Amino acid sequence: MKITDAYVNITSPGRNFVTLKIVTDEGIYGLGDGTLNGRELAVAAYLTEHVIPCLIGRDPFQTEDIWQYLYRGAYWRRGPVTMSAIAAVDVALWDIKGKALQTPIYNLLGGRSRESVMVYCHAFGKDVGAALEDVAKHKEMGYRAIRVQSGVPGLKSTYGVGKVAGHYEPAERGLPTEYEWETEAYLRSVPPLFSKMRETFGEELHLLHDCHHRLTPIEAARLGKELEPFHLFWIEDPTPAELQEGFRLIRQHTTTPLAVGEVFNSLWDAHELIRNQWIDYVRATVVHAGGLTHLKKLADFAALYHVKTGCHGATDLSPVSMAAALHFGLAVHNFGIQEHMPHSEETDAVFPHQYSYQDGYMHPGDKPGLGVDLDEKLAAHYEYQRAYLPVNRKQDGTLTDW
Ligand code: CS2
Ligand code: MG
Repeated sequence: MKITDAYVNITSPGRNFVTLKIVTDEGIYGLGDGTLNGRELAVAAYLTEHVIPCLIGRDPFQTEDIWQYLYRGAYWRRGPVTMSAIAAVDVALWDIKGKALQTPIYNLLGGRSRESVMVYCHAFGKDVGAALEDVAKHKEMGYRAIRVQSGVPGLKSTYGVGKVAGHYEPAERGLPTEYEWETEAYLRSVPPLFSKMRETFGEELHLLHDCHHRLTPIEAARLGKELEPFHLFWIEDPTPAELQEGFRLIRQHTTTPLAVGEVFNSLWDAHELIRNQWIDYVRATVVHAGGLTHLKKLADFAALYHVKTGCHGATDLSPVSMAAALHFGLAVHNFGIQEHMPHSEETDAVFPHQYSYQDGYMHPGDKPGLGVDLDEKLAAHYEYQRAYLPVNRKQDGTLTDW
């Protein structure tokens, strides 16, 4: 089998998506997600200008060699753009392999290690009351694990709280929105939020929270310690992870489990965190960390240190990534949990798929390959529009992490 063609599809059913389609001489094609929220065209150009010419004529079964060729051959290694482009190729090749062998991808990753994949959803509210309502609604939908974010008294807006209940899409068309941030107000607001959650919903429901890179290690240590009575499943991105050593300090002060890594693009971003057991869950995703070939290696390394997977799964990862994440989550032994932010109906129509949700769990389906398609005719109706993630400034104007 040979790769005869490959091209990038950019569509925007409510938000931008970049999809790579690789076509073979046997009529089988594969899809890979290359969406990098707010920097979509960078990945599209990297694929079109620098990667696709090197793919034509290759054997699509050579997932390892093509991965190494694109990683080492680029010379300029790693980074979100490069690794999202490599991921798009990698997942499309696994899709082709599964279709050619007439088997779902999870069978090529070790086969089923569980019947289905536990997922967590997002619940949020502008205040504790609204957050309680949204958690109750999602509990009703059967979710056993719910991430809870709420507004911060005194701040007009904050990460994780949508303008309308039930839908959160942080990327906005036009130039970046500037939010205002005040750490102390945030730190004061989180423990009461989870005290109320536990008082209302009891101990059984898994509760998660995303600090979204906005704390220093000692602030994260304080928050983790104050949340211990509420037994969270994890606090996520407690502090920016460029300084992996910063997690040692958090670890010394709290037993609240720590998750990090949605912005990671290779094992090297997590190497110290994992081998020192400074974290409990690694959130690197198929689309931003080099695809299934690299993510499987990362998961296997993490397994040696009792670190589980907790892959990112926001709406800015397309249904192609959601499907790949579910095949991965069904197979890897040290699976922890999978994030699930349901896409919009218009997105689901552009990417018809086999995966399904039921009672707090998901399954990728048993169709050969990924079990996702791309309706290119429908996709053409949704023109790309540049969009950006917000930026954050402290009250004195200092730029900080959003
Ligand atoms: C968040 C994401 O889902 C999460 O945990 O951190 O919503 C993140 O902000 C977006 O994916 C950024 O594009
Ligand atoms: Mg996050």
